[in-house]
Amino acid sequence: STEPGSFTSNGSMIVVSNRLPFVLKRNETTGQLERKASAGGLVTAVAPVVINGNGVWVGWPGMHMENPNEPIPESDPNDRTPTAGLLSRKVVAVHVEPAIFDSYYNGCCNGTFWPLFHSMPDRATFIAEHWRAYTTVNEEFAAKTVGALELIHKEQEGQTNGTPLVWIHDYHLMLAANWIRQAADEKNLRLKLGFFLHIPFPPWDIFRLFPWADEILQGMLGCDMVGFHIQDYCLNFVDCCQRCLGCRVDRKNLLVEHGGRTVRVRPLPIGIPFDRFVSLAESAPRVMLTNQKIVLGVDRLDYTKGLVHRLKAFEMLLEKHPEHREQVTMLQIAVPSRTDVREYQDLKLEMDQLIGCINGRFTTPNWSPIRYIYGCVSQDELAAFYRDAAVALVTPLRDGMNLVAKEFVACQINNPPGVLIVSPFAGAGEMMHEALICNPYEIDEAAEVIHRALTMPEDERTLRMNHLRRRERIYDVNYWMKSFLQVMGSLEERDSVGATT
Ligand code: GDG
Repeated sequence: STEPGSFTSNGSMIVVSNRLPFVLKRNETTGQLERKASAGGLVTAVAPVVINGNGVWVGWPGMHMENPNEPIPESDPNDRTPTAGLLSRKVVAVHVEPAIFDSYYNGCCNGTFWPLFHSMPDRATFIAEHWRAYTTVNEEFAAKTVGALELIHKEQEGQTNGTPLVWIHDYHLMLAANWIRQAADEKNLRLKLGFFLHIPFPPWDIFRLFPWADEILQGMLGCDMVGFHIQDYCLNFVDCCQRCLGCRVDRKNLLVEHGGRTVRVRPLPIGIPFDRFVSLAESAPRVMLTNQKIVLGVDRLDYTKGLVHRLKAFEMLLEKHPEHREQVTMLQIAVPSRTDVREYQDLKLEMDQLIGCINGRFTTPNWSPIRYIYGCVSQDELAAFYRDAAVALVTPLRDGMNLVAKEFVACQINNPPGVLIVSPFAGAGEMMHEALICNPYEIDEAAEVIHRALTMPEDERTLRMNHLRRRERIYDVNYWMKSFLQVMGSLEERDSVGATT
């Protein structure tokens, strides 16, 4: 079973991520710090394992604090979110000076690694100061993690608990593992180290453009296991280790030798909390009072998501297939993201302009082709959109996995269902074979694929959607969590909630 609570880790788990699973906010009236939960599926799956195993979460608290020693508040008694049981002494907040944090986060993470790892090197900046800040912040995260590890070892003295497991997340923290390993070796602290990258890992000829590429690899190779969404990213990583560092590698078994150790590389495709989306879709009221067929897009406003190409494909559809005019509406939700970074500000303007153009061109007194929400909608509303849409357009130019494609199929409980269109350049496109596959760069063809989706017979829609839903139900986010523990040799199954076998 992959029910949350049906398994745990046999040693305490320390999760290390850029952000904590909640952010801190100061209540303006009381002046007190408060926790604000984040709703992501990852937190739902990972938090119970941390909490049940008496583990720790290390991360940035989402705000700069004047007094870094100010204690983190306990959760609110009414808190029903997955992190409610995370005691504040099990949370380690990493504090970084604002200017350094800006160079690390907006500079190196989102100005360099994000575009580079999505194979868009022309958008990447390579600035030594940003890289120095990245190094500094990673060192700080490593130091805090070692502190947490020492505490766990102290607490467990004389007990026969399993080996503590450190799990580092994402491109913000690619250097931390090696330092954690070195410090743990010096202090004689047992540990297992795992890393998971949520974005693609690029091919060697792109990766090597980064001036300090070797250091990244050395950092990651401090782990026992390095995980990616799909096999292709694993192979790219193995290739880079061989070509940049001269490591001995085994491509078939995805192994890299480094510093006298063998590092395992594994595809671990992330899933979603499938059942949660089904129940949201079951209970959410109808939110769109329209007889129109809805073509839905849901994305962070990010240039990797192919929003501009998508709008042009929709425009082409209206041009080539005028029968869809006044019958079909595109609903695009674009969540504001990284608004401090120039590329994102430019994209915002480009979107505003293009949507204005298309709407100006086709709008009639009774209909506008595009409804555009620049903002965030609630989970209920989102589930209703997913449920009531005729077509979902998930057409990134490049995407590690893409959860929207999975959430859409989970919420497709209406009979007959809608159609998913997915890009082959998203990790999700790799496995969701029954979706319509669409190359977002090919605008004409993309318009034809949308037309095909809008005119697909009901029985074909049902057949495709049934397959897609079956797969995502099995390979949900708990399955992913469990797979990670399994490859780390840390999985402990339970008979029923609360009772260990
Ligand atoms: C990175 C990788 C990988 C979106 N709009 C609203 C909203 N969302 C939620 C969705 C979904 C999430 O945001 C977006 O996840 P994605 O996977 O699509 O994309 P990234 O943010 O780029 O995530 C990606 C992922 O990490 C996990 O490993 O799949 O490839 O880039 O969950 O539901 N949620 C609400 N309102 C919105 O308006 N409530």
